Amino acid sequence: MREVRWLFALRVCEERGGAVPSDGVNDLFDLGFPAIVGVLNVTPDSFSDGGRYRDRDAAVAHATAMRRDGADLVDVGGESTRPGAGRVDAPTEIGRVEGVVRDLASAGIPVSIDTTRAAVAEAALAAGATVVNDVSGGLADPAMLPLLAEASCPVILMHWRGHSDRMQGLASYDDVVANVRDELSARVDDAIAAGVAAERIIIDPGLGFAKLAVHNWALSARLDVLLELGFPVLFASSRKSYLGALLADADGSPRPVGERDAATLATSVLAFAAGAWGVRVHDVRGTADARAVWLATNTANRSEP
Ligand code: PMM
Repeated sequence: MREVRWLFALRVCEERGGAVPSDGVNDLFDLGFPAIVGVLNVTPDSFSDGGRYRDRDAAVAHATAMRRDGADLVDVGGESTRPGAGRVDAPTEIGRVEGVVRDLASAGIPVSIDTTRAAVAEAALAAGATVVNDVSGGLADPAMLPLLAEASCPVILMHWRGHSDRMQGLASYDDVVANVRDELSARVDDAIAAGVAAERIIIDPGLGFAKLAVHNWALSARLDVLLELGFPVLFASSRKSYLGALLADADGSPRPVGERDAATLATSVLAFAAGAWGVRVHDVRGTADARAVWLATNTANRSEP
């Protein structure tokens, strides 16, 4: 069945020049191909797209383009989580995301809300978001897991150890892969105990969150260990600083944020091959092309000649 869906996806993919459309939230867990989650930060200070989509029309236009290019979900965030970032208050965060979410939902674009606050998640769900992406995995706000249980929406639980202003001081592990697996497993247990349905949970290793480059690479290399927990895995490397460090100039200057998409694509394809459920990226068009190549390669030896 999975092969059949992939072949279908491949044909659609070829017809659309690389973009694989999906029908929305009901398909999210059974797309038949890896999901692409497009990043839309409506913040002044996110590390990659901060300030670009603060204007509601610009945000909607960018999300529409990402959807057209192959995004299965657009992830809207109103609070920067870049290392060292301070917090904004909930009304400010709601004010940034609510109108954009409403516009996208009414345009038929599937939306996830990237927030650690239950009040923001609740406002976004009321405005039409269908997925909650909590980078704290339910830890930051005690009201989040009960809300998610009540909403019975798909949830992304990311590995997290603390807010951005202090997280890099928490990047200490005995064995990062085992520690992240165990801590994510505890987040999943908490969510299920709060009433979140297991089949609605997606997990995420949280690259860059309380992690040094060496930790990110170790986790990227061992997605199989996280997959053993039995939940879909979202891989979110896009433009992160460990890629900038890898590609640094001879003088040690990191590769600028806007020039990390080729490296991001390489990590995304490796994640597809490892069995990731999906990737969260800024460059949706390039990722859709890479996914088309990956699907074609994957299905070539299964199709009729
Ligand atoms: N990273 C960022 C924001 N939200 N959500 C998930 N699930 N996983 C991530 O790794 C993640 C996230 C920070 O990156 P951005 O500034 O590009 O949004």
